[in-house]
Amino acid sequence: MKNVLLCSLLIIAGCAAATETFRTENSYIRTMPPGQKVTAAFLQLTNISDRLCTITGGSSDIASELQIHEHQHSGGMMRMRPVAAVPVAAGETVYFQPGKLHLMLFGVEAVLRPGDVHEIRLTTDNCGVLIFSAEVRSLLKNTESMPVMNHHSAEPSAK
Ligand SMILES: [Cu+2]
Repeated sequence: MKNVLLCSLLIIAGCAAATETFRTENSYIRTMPPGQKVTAAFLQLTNISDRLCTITGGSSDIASELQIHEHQHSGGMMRMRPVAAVPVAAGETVYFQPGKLHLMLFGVEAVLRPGDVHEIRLTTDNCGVLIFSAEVRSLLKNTESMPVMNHHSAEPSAK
């Protein structure tokens, strides 16, 4: 009970600080292919305060872990690597987007349905906690209408 109350107070304090500090736009979580427990979240984040705010991590109720990642080309390969901190200067907009900087959600047990909304929290060094809502969106197009091939029936009999 004591912990619940403390958390609530922290969230209210973080919320109040964040509304004066950040503006978020176009925030969404990507749907996962069946069987996967890892997905990514994206948003535009603008620092509307007059000071530097550095994002140091985050969390979400739907994931056991949240990491900040960026994509990197190395030796012709596209790799992702964790980013420890994202500095956002006063007035600057940072884009978390596919193929670039993004939020990675690990250990997602819930089924993510397009249109569902989930809360994500980003912690900062000295600008409070940013809490925003992200809508689940499918990035796949027309996959539901693709014909399902039955390869087995098309194979010649081995006998
Ligand atoms: Cu990633």
